[in-house]
Amino acid sequence: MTNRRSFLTGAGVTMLGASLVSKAGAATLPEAPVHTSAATAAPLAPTGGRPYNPVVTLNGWTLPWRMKDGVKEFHLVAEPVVRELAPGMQANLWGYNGQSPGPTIEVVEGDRVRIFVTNKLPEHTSVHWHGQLLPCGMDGVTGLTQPGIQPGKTFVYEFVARHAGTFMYHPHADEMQQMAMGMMGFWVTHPKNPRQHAVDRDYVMLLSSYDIEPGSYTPRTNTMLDFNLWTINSRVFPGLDPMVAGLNDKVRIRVGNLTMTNHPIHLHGHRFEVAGTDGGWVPKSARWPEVTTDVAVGQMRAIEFVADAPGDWAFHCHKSHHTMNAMGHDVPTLIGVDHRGVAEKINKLVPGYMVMGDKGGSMGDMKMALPHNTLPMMSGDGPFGGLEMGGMFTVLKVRDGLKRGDYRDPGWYTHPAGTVAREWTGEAPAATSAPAASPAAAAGPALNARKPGPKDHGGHQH
Ligand SMILES: [Cu+2]
Repeated sequence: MTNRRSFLTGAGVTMLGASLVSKAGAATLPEAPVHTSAATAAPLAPTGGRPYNPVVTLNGWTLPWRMKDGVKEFHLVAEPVVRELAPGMQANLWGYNGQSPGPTIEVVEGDRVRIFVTNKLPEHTSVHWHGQLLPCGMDGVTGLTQPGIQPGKTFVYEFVARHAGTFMYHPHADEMQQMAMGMMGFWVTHPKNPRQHAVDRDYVMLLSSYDIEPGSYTPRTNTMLDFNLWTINSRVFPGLDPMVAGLNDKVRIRVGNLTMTNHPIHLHGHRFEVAGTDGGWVPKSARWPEVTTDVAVGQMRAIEFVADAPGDWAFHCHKSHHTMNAMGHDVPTLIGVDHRGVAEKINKLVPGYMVMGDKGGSMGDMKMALPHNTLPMMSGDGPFGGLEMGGMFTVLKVRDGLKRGDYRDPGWYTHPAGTVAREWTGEAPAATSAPAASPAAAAGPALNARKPGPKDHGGHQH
């Protein structure tokens, strides 16, 4: 649902207060739409200007704009937001226009763009347009290229989107705090020719991470590495929508990383190429096939592939702790520990206590009593049972016969008969093992270590 927050009313103008935008200017500010839902919004078709193929922001939305005297005008409002990370957990974050991440901005190569930024945070901020080629004074680095935007003030940025590609925006002011609170957004500059780099489905996502103590709502912003919530567009599995593609659709997924560590992003069932970075498009001759690509901190990777394999394919960060949620990270390993009866005994003292399994400790089926407002470490149900996932995990659903523009969840895949791994109930084949070692080999070869003498420097005599 998109609300309209008008700044044309007297109250709106008063709220802005004295700012760098003059009173006359404030009266002409474009409205700042607000999004209140964490559902994936339909792609926003261009309402004017040059045509382009809009992107889909997974569990996010695109910022509407207005054309004024040939300039595309946007209005971002930096403000505290409440973001649902997944059903059962909400977080007090900072973001833009009602959400974290902020809305995706889409423009066309050559567009002159004017972005009003109103600061409703309790401290100063700025916006850096990561990857853009622009006048230095529009680069948004507090102290270096501009003063901070003080609370209540509005600044205006203006530049030409000079080259097509995949970018992002984020504060360059009190960054540790503001990015750890979720302030970031995606930016796509489409090519002038909509047929260039055209794909059938174009998904965008930003990776961010949070450290939110189970039972609380606000991230600990001084955390440097030990985050407990690894998110795609400030959502975690099972709160992430699936990415949907028709059979043989050409698909692009653009992934930007604004966390404090790298994320090897892995897609099942397909091979892809890295077709672009935040530096631009990769020449075709310089691409190679991959199934995992590492997205380093502050990097953008646009991967492309043909969705030629029907099914429900996992898409996730390959660091296993990044596909887990907050609850239960600080527990000891109990593989091999016989704790029969321990839980019962402790339960008499601490009702609801559970011990992790001693046979590998799969926690997917454990229905632990959780503190208020957190998520189990592994969760989500699939057609065959618990998925035991969380964090940076979602599903690419490839289906035959999907209409262009249909992004609805098609449900779980119906596998053709005989194509699913199954329990073997026949006679098991004899197990083979390595040939028995001979008594001589079992005794081990004589080990003759040769120590270098004083005149022997690693066997090289002088
Ligand atoms: Cu990761």
